[in-house]
Amino acid sequence: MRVFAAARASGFALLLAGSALVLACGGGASEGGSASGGAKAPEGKGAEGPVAVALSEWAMKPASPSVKAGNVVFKVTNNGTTPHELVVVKTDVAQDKLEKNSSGLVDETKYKPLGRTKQLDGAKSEDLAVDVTPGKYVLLCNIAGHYDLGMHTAFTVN
Ligand SMILES: [Cu+2]
Repeated sequence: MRVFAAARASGFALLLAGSALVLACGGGASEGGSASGGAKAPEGKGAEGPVAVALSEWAMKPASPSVKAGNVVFKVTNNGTTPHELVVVKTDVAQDKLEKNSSGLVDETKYKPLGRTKQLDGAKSEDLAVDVTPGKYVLLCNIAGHYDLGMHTAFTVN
């Protein structure tokens, strides 16, 4: 693991520098945001069961691409080494075509999150319960730069 990380360290350096900048200026806002995204007790009623979601550099990988409508628990684990989050938005827009704001983040005033985890450090997990209705969704990480690096995927609720 250490050797692996060291081998890729040069490649990560720029990305890490970018993340650090964002954390430095955006930290207050994201702390405040966690109040509304807070810990809901997972219930799981009406859904098929939990959906595991693996976060990493730079991918967003749900164990299933779809789920039945209801209260869904996303069991989110950061398998990477830098902080990541899961943001759940309902939209018909293609997963890689979401509009961004002037800060380069996916515009959450256009795509209102139905739920989000806190920013999870590497090897951390969080269970996120979200009430979902049928339609098209995008799962993404909205830490600056991560969406562009590939941390998004389509998700369907039937
Ligand atoms: Cu991320």
